[in-house]
Amino acid sequence: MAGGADSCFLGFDFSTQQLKVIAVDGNLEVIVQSSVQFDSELPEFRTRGGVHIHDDKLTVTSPALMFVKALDVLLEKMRNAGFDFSRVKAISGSGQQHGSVFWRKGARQTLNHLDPQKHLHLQLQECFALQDCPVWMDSSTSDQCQFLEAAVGGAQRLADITGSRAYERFTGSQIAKIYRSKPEEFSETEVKLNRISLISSFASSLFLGDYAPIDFSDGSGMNLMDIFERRWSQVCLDAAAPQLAERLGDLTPSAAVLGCVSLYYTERFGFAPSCKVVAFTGDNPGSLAGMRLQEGDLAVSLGTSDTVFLWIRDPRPSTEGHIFCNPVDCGAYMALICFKNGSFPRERIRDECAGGSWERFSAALRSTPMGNHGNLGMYFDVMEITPPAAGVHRFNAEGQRVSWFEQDVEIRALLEGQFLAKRVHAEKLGYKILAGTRVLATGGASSNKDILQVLSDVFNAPVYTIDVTDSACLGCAYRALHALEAETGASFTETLRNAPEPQLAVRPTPGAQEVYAPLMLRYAALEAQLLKDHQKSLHLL
Ligand code: XUL
Repeated sequence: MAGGADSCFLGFDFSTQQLKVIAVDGNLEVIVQSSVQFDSELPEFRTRGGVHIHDDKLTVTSPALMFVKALDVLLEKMRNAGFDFSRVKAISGSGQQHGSVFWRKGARQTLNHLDPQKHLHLQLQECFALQDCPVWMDSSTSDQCQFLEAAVGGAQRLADITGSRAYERFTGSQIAKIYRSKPEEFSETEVKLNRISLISSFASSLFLGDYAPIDFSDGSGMNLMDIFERRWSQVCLDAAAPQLAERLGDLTPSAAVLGCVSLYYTERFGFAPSCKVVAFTGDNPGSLAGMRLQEGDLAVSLGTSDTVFLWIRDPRPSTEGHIFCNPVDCGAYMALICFKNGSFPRERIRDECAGGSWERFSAALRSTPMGNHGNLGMYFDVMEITPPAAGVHRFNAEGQRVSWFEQDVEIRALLEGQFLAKRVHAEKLGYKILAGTRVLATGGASSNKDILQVLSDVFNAPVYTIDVTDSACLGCAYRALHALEAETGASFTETLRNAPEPQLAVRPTPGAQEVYAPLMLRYAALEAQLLKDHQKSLHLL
């Protein structure tokens, strides 16, 4: 074991609404958790939910400097709480996937010579060619997506190379949009250096004091990487922008040790000069590590976005869902489906129908029956990813559209709709619920047992949770530890064999399958109809 109880490993997560950190000791016990909320603790950036939604409602960005200042604040909080940074043997982390940071000419010099007397945000304020980073909630790049698919020979061909058809939020289309709409800012970025980062590699750059490479797993969310060869796909790069290979730098395995923390951290916070920086990755790959997902399990993350992910060996990319390189096993992959309308609609309906109280929200779930008397709803407050549709749609037991539900019915309709969508799309990807299937739940909403009961009933499978709701942070602390052990040839599973196992939270209610099997068919048919109507309305425009 790398270092025993005295040593410690940090996992950071630069997520949509906050920056979080978890420290585990050499015995894999969580010893510290801390966070900085962007909206409330950094109000000067005027974000809502950590982002700025622009007037077109499609463009969504976050200020690059907000992430930097959040790190200043978080490290100071830890120091003020007496955290001993000298114990940290290695750090790693994750970031919201797909978002990009455009470093400006000269930024590398600044990163190389950070002054330990000053805050990071004061030193890095001139370092960004774009102050606002495109993030995963953006859906403004439909034109670029069409162009990219056409350039490589179609949606399926792009999926065969990169693991996904073109998606608006993926970094390739985002870069293409910036190249075409902001040519001046684009040319501001230095050639021959790794100057366009993902949020994850940007965050590791802050610790390394130099541009850090993009890891294979988060790199899979760009529509630019060949996930089988694990290198940039030239045809995809060329379709997005010129000289992209130089602007993106090299790719690296997710378990790579990139170097040691820069002098800034040793002098300002007392980190040991030997403290290693392990490649950062995406938040969903980080969660896969934190939940110690095994083949056959299905993970459901309930956060700002909801995601469903699986560990797979022989991926067959299709035009639905994504295949990413696996962050903890170089020979494996993970499949992922992303739902944009996660915690925001849950919080909105809690406010509108339960007076802002999770207890009343839970009581409504307990007082309504499985299947909600046939009432079904889809709550796409913003343009959804899976399926690509918008608006709130309610249907009664006869399949007729209705404009409202009673409050308790609305609450159950929201959750059943969210979970039916997850099961329908997981099964479309070929996932089968078998006798031994475990559903592992994580994210903020996974601490609510009544929500988990609905999840368990809809999937007709037991739901397990881990103690820590932030599995991405935990997974990255584990990854940091494993990267040091990997030098001895230990696999991630071997390194983690003594970590706490996920615990059974709820079992499905008897009779759940009889209720939800027909509802799944109804849900899938209604969704298909909705998409057809949406396509028709686009043609009429
Ligand atoms: C995954 C995705 C989101 C972000 C959220 O494809 O877009 O889950 O990673 O942080």
